[in-house]
Amino acid sequence: MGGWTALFRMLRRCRPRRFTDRRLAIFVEILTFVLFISVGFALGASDRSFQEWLKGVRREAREAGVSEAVMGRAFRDLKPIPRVIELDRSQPEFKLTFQQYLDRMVTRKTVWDGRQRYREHKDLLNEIFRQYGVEPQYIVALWGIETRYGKITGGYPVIDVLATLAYDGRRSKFFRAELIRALKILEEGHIDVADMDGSWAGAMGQVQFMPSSFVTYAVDQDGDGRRDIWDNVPDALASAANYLSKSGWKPEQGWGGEVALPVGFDAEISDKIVKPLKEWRAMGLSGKGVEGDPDCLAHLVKPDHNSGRVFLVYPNYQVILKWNRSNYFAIAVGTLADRIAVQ
Ligand SMILES: [Ca+2]
Repeated sequence: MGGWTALFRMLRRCRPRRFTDRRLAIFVEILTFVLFISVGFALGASDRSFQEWLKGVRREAREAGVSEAVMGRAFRDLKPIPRVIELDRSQPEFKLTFQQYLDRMVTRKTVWDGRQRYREHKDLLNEIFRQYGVEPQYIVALWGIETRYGKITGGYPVIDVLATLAYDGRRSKFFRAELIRALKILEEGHIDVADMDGSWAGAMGQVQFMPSSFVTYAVDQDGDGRRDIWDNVPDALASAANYLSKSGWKPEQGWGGEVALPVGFDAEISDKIVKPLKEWRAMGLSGKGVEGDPDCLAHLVKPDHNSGRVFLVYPNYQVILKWNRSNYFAIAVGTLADRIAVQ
């Protein structure tokens, strides 16, 4: 009730201080009271409907095997986060061009840090390569692009974020299913609710897995019984490798590279045209993109119309797109990986 009284006092303070007309003073008093009641009602109603909604989530989670103890901890201080809705609604004021995006993601520092991490975790990365067939530089590059090698993981409480987005109408079905999975992850004891942080959209830990990706791809690399993609580097990196491997990664094929088009090359650049590298080469394309296995199937990608840069990409590129459906992202991962690999 303390909050209500403070709100009432605040509203009273907002009225004009001096009135010559007593009737006007009474009118303002009544208006203040009505405003107080309506604001209070709106806040109370939205809180009540959230609590009602949460009851339904609890029922569903219980049926999925989540205990009351885990839900008690997860929902103890649960409140929707307005900032998350704001971020979900906000349209970037301008879209980055491909070159601007690449310049942000692949910098001297990200390359240098990536090489450092590669050296630091060489044994682990080699073990992961033997086990999952994904070369170290791609794992390190994904780690770098997603969270700057574990430094920027988002810092939002995942349960609150998912509940906010699930309660909100825009993509409620998707986020509600992710929320139930996140509760299951807590139930299985992989992480404590206080340490389960992620992005404002619910992507978790060092390699930014949504709970559904966690369920399918996260692994316990260090064998302590927990799949900890938040604080355990072996678990996080092996989970990323497992994701790529299960999505069809082919070792030693690369991802593609930039190409120069021959003068007068007038073919419409379309990702529907798929040919072996040797045919692209015979058509006069040159550059890193045509240097792979001559029988490897490839297609052209022009990430935007401003930069004029063109890339020839292989099946592994499609695997990176499964992680994040963006040409900017996939080319940045490939480019950073290539730079990291040159030690
Ligand atoms: Ca573990």
